Amino acid sequence: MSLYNQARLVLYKHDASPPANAVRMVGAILGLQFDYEEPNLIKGEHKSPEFKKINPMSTIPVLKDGNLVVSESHAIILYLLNKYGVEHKETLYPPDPATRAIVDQCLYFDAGVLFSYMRAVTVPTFTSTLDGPTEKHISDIEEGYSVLEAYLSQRAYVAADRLTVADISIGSTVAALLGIHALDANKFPKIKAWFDRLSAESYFKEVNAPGAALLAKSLRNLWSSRRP
Ligand SMILES: N[C@@H](CCC(=O)N[C@@H](CS)C(=O)NCC(=O)O)C(=O)O
Repeated sequence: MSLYNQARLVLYKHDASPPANAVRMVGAILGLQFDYEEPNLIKGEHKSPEFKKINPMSTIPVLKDGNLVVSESHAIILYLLNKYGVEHKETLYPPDPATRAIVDQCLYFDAGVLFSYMRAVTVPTFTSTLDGPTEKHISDIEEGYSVLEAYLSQRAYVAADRLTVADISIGSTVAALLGIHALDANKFPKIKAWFDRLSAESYFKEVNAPGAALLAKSLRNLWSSRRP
């Protein structure tokens, strides 16, 4: 679709937000332009009555496309593919029911499991006094890496033999997790190889890597400021 046919897309995001960066990466692949809104999460602007009218869950990303307001990055990504995907939809979200089931499985794994391991560290760091990941945080992240290693032992990408939206969503979460707990490449060689391949993609370099670096730096600064 040409840019002239595209309605104004407004994305509420933060550069250090993995799910917002997953949406931006899919936008980059589809050639979409977003106008950005950046609620200040540290000041709690996303908890304001105004923001709650947009997203009662008080999370970013949120997409506005005309009268549609949609939150939850995985839903936003699938909407963008459905509406603007044209030639990319078949590869990024394969229509064959069996492959799509595995893509969906991975998207739910990202939303329900992997991201919660990241959030368990980031929320108490930014809103409370956490001074680094606890043993429980680390063992949960290792568990997440183990699941991913098992998926990647069956195929080249997380859900199929080629890149799908599941790699983009999980890749953005893994990039953030790596800033919390580094990956042991001897223990998880498939994740290392897959992440290196993803990191070579232009959208990953331009959107995701700077965002993940910003998140890692913000976390480290807060942790070290709280330690004796
Ligand atoms: N599963 C959601 C997660 C969204 C989410 O929790 N975003 C974080 C930023 S990375 C957020 O808005 N946090 C603010 C808060 O929870 O108070 C998605 O994929 O969109």
